[in-house]
Amino acid sequence: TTGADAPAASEKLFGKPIPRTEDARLLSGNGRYLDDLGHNALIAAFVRSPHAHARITGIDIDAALDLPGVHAIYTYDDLADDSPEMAENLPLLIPHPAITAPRNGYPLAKDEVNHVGEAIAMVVADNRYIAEDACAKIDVTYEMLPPVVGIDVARQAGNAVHADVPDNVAAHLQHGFGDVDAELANAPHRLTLNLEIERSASMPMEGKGVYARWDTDEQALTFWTSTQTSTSARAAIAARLKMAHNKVHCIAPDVGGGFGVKIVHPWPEEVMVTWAARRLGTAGISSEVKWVEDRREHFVSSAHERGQIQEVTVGFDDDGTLLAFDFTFWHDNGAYLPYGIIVMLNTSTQVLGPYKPKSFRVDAYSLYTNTVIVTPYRGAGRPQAVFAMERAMDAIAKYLGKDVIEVREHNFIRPEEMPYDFHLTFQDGRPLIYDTGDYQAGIDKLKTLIDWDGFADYKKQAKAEGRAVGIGIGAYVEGTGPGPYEGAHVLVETSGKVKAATGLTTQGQGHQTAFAQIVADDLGVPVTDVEIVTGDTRRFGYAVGTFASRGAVMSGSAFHVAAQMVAEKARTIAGEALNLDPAELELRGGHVCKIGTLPGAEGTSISLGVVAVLSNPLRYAFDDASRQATGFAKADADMTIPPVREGEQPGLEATGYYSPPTSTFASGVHAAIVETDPVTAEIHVRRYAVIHDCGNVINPRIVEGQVMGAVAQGVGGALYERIVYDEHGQMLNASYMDFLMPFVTEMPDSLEMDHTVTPSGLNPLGMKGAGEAGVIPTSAVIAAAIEDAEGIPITSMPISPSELFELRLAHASS
Ligand code: MCN
Repeated sequence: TTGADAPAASEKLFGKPIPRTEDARLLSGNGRYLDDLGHNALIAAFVRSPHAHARITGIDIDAALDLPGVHAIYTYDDLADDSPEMAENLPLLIPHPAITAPRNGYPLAKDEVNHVGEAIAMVVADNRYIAEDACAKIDVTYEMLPPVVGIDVARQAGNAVHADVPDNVAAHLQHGFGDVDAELANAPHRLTLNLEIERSASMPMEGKGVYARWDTDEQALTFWTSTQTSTSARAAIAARLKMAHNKVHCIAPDVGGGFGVKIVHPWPEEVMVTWAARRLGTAGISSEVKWVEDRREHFVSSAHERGQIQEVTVGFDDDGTLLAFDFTFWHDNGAYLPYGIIVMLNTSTQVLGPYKPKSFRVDAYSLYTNTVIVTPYRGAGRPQAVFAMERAMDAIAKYLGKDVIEVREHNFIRPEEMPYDFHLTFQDGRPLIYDTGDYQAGIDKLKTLIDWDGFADYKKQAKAEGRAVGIGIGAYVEGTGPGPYEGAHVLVETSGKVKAATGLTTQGQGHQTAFAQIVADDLGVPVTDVEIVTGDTRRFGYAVGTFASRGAVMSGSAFHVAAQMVAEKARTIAGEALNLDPAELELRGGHVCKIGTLPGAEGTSISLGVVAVLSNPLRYAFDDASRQATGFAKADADMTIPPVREGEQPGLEATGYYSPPTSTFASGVHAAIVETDPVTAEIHVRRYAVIHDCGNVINPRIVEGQVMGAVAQGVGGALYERIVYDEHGQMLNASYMDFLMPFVTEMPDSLEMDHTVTPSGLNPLGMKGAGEAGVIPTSAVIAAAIEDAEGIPITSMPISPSELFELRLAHASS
């Protein structure tokens, strides 16, 4: 940190918007991403199915094997010949009682393919060119089966993705409270909405990739993978390769974005590349194999999300009080179910947002289709949920002729009702209880931020100028920071510098800075003296992973716990050395010093580096450099090795864990002003405003960057990005020529942001998650604004200019 942003040594760093310390390295091209590693490795490429649904009747690899530079070609038969573990299908990672028919593929297809892009064979060659040429020479013959594409087709009787799964239902979930049927029957008003959010994908800048190295001497495997979950990837590979955990290391190097698509583990490619490295290494051919996904592969063989058809029936009274919220939806989970039904669970458990209807019922189906699998994509089921609830709120307001904000406020859970217990089970299996939140405060701030009350005049004026503008609003509550646990290790070196590690991984969230802020505060050192390691099982082996906006809450808290333990130990050792009561000491300016005295003052202060020396008898005795640097004379005088203090372990270090009782609930409310072109139907977001509450904030600059980035993804999801399949299961837009990723030119003309702060009581620093927030209500908000501008109901997102044009035509003729 430099210049005006650099905090003074004694200032608390928690809450300060310091610049991200990792950015200089990443922005100057010094990041080490997957493809920066393993330059001597053999390269893998995959033969992938061109058909959405087919039986494999033969695979001829002879011509490909003859190509010079090809070292190996593997198909399912090689896995089956190897071991029962390798022949198994991929695991279901998160079981749930609602899953009625879990079906998963194999690392390489066994006898059937269920989506275009499914891996059938792997070639290992000297380079990618040869590997791809060999793939082209492999002749796979197929017997075609009817493809099931899209939720509507999956719901029709007689269509089957997996012959033994009735009605393509992978999971069916029902929950709720109150008597929905009675409330609906008695409600003064009822409305039904049919809504859809189309399939999309997260598209991180860096695709997937894995590089594995076999060590024949150690009989050990190290693999680097562009993952969000390195400890679980290690466990999955160890199980499949029948190896002990201590012989398998997994490292997530710099990862160029994940957004959920890199959660699932093991990927087929992770299994194949690690297995091939061991096999080829043992045979003395090469101990290193690498595969880097290309963009087309990312489209057709990684993971998607969002696709959901939803039906909402609401019952309400004259004031807009929600008496019943009856919600049925169908989720498209693709060909297999490796990750479980988190997306469906998120929609089901977070659809209520900040509201408290008198009765509530969810009836949710997760359906197989012959398309790419689904894993949570930033927001993960919540954008769909918010679309359902907020579109309903707007419909109620319109029906009653009331203000859209008034109807929402009328149904809010109030701060004095917190903690609010829905008596439902959350997606993490714990009770669904909102810990804290002040939704009214959020909406009050938002009204000021976007000048809600001045909009009517602005709209009138715009109309006079021949322009159509509209305003929309949307609120959400998001369960963040789920358990079960996360841990951290904090070590003070004799140099006084701090090395700290946690097991979760980083994909660009700024963990190096934010976690260092917490540790630096606890140990009274500059943030630049704290090195944070993430995602390396050699440094920290127990972890759950990075998803569900849990990094700050989980690892942030674990770092705090571990650093507090280190601070306590430092006070004890320093107290002994200074002959002072540890209770009189604090950690400040790189020293342990008497409260109220200057760090470095003689007799009342001792540097953290010296305390680290004193904590380690061996280093104290033998490390001349440390002794001289510290000037601590005691060892020189008697030349004896002091004993380890009774009941204490040597070293100024500690491992701490944090395990929360339940998730903590962040919230927010967004508004957008859009303008639609009367001729071309182009849609421009003129202003976008965000009020965000993630409890106490470690680093506001990081949080604002996170929210802004997520809003950008939300705008993409609302107006541009979608995955389009034809009825044969062929993806029609599997490239950036056709999948419309927005540029900065498509972003709102202005994006304003402010915060409310309702600290969580569930973790020691009062934090809630922030990483997904911005994307959650965006589709609902922009749909509402378009509806307001056009006076046409918007029920499906994303929406393109041509779709809006069609809607105008249909509306005009109706
Ligand atoms: N933070 C903070 N104060 C808080 C909460 C968070 O300062 N009260 C900071 C954290 O320290 C962290 C960042 O904000 O630096 C995000 O924290 P958190 O909300 O805990 O989210 P995670 O660290 O668990 O990151 C995961 C989250 C998710 S689920 C997706 S998807 C996502 C996201 O983060 N993927 C991302 N943001 C991403 N950002 C980038 N650049 N790349 C991705 O793949």
